[in-house]
Amino acid sequence: TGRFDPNVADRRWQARWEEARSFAADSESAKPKTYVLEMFPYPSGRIHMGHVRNYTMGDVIARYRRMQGHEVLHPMGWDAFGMPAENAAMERNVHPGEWTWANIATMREQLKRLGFALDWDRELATCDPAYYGHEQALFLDLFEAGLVYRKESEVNWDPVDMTVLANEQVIDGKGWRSGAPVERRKLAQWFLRITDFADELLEGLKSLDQWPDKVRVMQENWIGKSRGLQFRFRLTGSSANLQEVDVFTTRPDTIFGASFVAVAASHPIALAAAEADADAHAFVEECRAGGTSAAELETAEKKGFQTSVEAVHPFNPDWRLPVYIANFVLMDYGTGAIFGVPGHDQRDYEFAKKYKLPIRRVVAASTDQASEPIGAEAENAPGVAVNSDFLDGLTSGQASAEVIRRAEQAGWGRGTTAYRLRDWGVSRQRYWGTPIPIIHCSVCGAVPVPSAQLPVVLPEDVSFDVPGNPLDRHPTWKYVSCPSCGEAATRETDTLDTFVDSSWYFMRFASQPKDRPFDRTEAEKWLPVAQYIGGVEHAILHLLYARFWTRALQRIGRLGMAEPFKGLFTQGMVTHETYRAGDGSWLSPDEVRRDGDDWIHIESGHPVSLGRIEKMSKSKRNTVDPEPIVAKYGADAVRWFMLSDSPPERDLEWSEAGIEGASRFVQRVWRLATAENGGEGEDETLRRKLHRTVAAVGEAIDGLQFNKAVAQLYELVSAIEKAAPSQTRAEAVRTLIQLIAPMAPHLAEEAWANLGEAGLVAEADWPSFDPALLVDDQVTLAVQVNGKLRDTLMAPRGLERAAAEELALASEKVQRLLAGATPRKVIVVPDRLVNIVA
Ligand code: ANZ
Ligand code: ZN
Repeated sequence: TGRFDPNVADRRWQARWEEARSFAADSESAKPKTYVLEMFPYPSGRIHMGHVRNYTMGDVIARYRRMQGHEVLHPMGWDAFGMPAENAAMERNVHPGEWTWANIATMREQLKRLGFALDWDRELATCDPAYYGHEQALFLDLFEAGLVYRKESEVNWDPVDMTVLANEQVIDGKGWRSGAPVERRKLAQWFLRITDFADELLEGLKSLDQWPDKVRVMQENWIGKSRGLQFRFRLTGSSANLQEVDVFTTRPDTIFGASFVAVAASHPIALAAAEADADAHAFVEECRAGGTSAAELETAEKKGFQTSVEAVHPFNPDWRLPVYIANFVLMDYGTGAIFGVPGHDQRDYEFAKKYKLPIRRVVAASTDQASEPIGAEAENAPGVAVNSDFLDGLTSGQASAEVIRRAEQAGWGRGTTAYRLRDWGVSRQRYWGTPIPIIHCSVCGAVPVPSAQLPVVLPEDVSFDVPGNPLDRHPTWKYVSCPSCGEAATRETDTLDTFVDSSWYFMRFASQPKDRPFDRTEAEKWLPVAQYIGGVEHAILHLLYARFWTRALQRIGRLGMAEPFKGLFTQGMVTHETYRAGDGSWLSPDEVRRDGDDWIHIESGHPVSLGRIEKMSKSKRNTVDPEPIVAKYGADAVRWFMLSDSPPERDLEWSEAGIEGASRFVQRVWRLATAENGGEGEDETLRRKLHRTVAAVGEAIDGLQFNKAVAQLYELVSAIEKAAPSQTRAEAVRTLIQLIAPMAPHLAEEAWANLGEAGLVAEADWPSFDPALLVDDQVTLAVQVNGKLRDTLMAPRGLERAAAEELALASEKVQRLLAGATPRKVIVVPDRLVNIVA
């Protein structure tokens, strides 16, 4: 007894769980199986508060399901390949592997210190050949199945560092290290055929009813299915081999509002123009410079170059449209060419303003608004067609259908579907990734590495003193003989995008044979993941790629399911106040102290201005390192605070006051657990409260509303504290310990032992409740005199009419109103109302 000392208790119980192998998942178990997974961390150095919040939530579910009698798989591993390790190598002259494995060791200890119920036997790191070798095997399976191919594609090229840059290394069109304007270059790269699955991936979203709607919408938009019309414009004034241009539109109904046709800078028409004309050539070059990301293209100023060619309007041979090369038309969407309707598309509107092209209205809210001019912005909403010949008066939908019908009949176009989704480019010109297991032979072409030669292991002896890919310049690694003809050949030196590593790690967690990526039967015992938890920043790419990988493996018969994650939850961020010194520099929370309403820089004594509450980040210096906090308050207080203050999908503001409150609560529970609770007799009120809490906490955890569960537990603790010792109170304390076990597991174990219970509470049953005790036994009776509400009274449920009448008449307020008179009539609605007619 005395105070609960987390520094002793935390270690004690962590050791006991490990000894008892409490969290080892047994795939042979007959219990129902539940797979709980949090997105595995990138081993960047240390655990941060975001990790703590994420893993605490998953841990509550895992422990709760285990107590409910499920066999739970709750694994942990490391998303260990990627750029930061190479950056560290360049900056600090350490090998990326050394840096990564050291970080893993630190972070593993930090996670263990928090007491998460993890099956450490299944730990994996994606940078381990024992992991990525299987990834290479899977890649080759997809290659065999025709789902992998190689093609030329544009990359960001840093002309000073002579290296390929990832999109996030291009800042305002410049290389992040060199500061040189980035160029686009063509390189042969590897792709996965995710577009083959575009429709499936879209349709599959409908079945994911345990996913947040916003994530489903984001994925839907990313896949971006558009129905429309693809059709040909005849060209005039062009060379013999370029007599037509194909365009794609989702708004065929606006065809009479066309003011121009525009093609992408790498469209054949643009290339032909560039060959013939120096100015066109310069413009095409200008479009090439700059980053390749869609966001960059979207925000850039709309610019064009008018070619000498004209397009003939499909419904009027006398109507000619100028043909431009435009920087906002993408080569790899639709056909790489469009017709522009400035009145009803904002990009076209800006373009028309700049080049003084007509802006016509062809859609209006109603036909009588046909002559309203278009204002300061394009109107993209549908309506009815106006100023559009035979389409006039039709709704936008009808008009589109009519144009498609006529185009198909006349043979110059057809209704089609376009997807925004592109095939997944997985080539990275980097060292710290999974080597792509292909050998290039001048005779045989691209030859898969034979499976007996897997894994293709990264060479250790590499240097980062010069830019570029160390695999490329390694003296021996890439020189091999062709597996098929035996001639001298070279290895592929590209490595796989790290999103490939995270597209199947949950399968490997479920089953880890040495000789294969996973065993299908074994994996299917656990998959799909019942509850997946992570940040919303992975809502699109990671989840889409993992869904694709699952479907691809299903297609080639490796796995019998289409969707990997049944339930998905995206948690909010951990935020903190920000602090700024007089010179505008950011100060960290431990450099400042509070002085009444002011903040002071501890070292200089100067005043500090309080900034906004923002996501913890290195740039704003408002991070709080979990490790010293855990050392000071213990794991349970930190876990409890992570769950208590905000709904889990919202941001949580870290505060000293909050963690201290959580720590006080831990001691309060400990005092209860060590108090004299037992005594004579029962306590009906406390019993009802207890059963209601058991029901409500279970319901809250089921619904991932951890803050509600916490609020219920606060209430129960207060109720127990107020109750006199009794048999019920002793029972209530015991049940309380079970209920807090998923959230504050060390405290719960210590208390459980203190109560004299045998075994671990982590392995105890989840408490049950009696539904009969949930029903409220008291009702509120409304008492009216002559139809007016005069009083409300508490009464036992099911009170007889006569007794209700008697109770109402006894009310002081009623007696005052009646002033001794006998009521003429009394109307009783049982359990609801008594109306006295005077
Ligand atoms: C004429 C039109 C009129 C259009 C109008 C829109 C509004 P979503 O819905 O995203 O699929 N477009 C087609 N291919 C393009 C490309 N390669 N690069 C840039 N823009 C392209 O967008 C389809 C619309 O985007 C198409 O419909 C086309 O412009 C443009 F009032 O055609 B629309
Ligand atoms: Zn060969």
